[in-house]
Amino acid sequence: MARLRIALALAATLVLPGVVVGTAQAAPTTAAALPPGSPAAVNGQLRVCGVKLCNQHGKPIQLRGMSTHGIQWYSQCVKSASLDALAHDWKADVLRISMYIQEGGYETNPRKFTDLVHGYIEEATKRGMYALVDWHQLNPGDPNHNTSRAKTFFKEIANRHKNKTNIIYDIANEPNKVSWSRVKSYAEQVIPVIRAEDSDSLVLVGTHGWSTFGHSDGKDPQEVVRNKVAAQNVMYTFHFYAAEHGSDYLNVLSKVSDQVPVFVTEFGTQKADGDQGNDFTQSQKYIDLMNAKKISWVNWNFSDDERSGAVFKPGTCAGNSFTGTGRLKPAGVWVRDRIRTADDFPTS
Ligand code: IDC
Repeated sequence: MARLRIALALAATLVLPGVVVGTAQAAPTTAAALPPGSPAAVNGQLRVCGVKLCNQHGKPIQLRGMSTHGIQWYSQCVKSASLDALAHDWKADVLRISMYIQEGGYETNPRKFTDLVHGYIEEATKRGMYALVDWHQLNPGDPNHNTSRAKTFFKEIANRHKNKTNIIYDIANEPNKVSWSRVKSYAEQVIPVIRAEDSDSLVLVGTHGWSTFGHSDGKDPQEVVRNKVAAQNVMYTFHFYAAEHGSDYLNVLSKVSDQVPVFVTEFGTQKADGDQGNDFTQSQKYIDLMNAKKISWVNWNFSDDERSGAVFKPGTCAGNSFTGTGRLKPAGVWVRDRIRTADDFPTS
């Protein structure tokens, strides 16, 4: 009750038109900005508990949601009508904001892309979703190429949003052609910058071999398990594309998720190019495993790109019709159903 009164008093002083602004003195809450009953309001501040993700009541939960496409290409798909559909029709718990660094992304205009991300975090918050901020490094694969950029970006993002309970930081999308020790070293430079601003939010760390714990590179996934990142409240990411990544990848996910906390921040029902035919049979095996173990997942991608992995038919984002299945490709129909499945969020 006392907490509620403080939250309401703070909300009254902090709410500006459409934006919740934290101050240096503000107690860590912006809970009033989250719609009551929404996934982020019900679950609150997330914490790693053993190898699981737990909500504010200390109970293991699974979050499900969608990733944007690269926001340098498909920001037109991230607008009021599409986000309303994602939150209320798809009933997503999490929006992954995919900000590429290269390929016309952050490095070309840090101010513009940082501001875009700030805006999307507010939009996710208004709709009661977790905002997963994805530092989408990809090529070059060594995240150390972008360390100073990452520090600048995450310092500002964490400073602005530290009082929110619905922010998740992913510091490296898919390290590749790089050793685990180099990724770990990068993580141990960037995480303290985030922690200096925001001491308690969840941080996700990509793994080598395009976030497969090295498996795509023929490395032993136990390397990560034996040599964990020196930080608290951290999860490791695993990615798969079901039409290409069969039972060996599934077995890796199954094994490592019993050993360290794992978050599937990206997967597709196609091949790794995000295109061609869907393998819904293999995809369902992953879904079943992730449900059974309460592994949170995010699907690629919430756009109208022509590839099969983009959920909307080309041209959809020019309009304002995003609800239902009429505008969806087969992968979209399939994954919407799996996101809409009732959540199991303990409330005490
Ligand atoms: C793809 C995009 C495509 C882009 C390419 C290279 O769909 O438009 O040209 O990246 O940037 C990943 C990556 C993700 C990929 C996706 C599908 O995280 O950036 O998107 N994928 O190929 N890992 C495995 C697959």
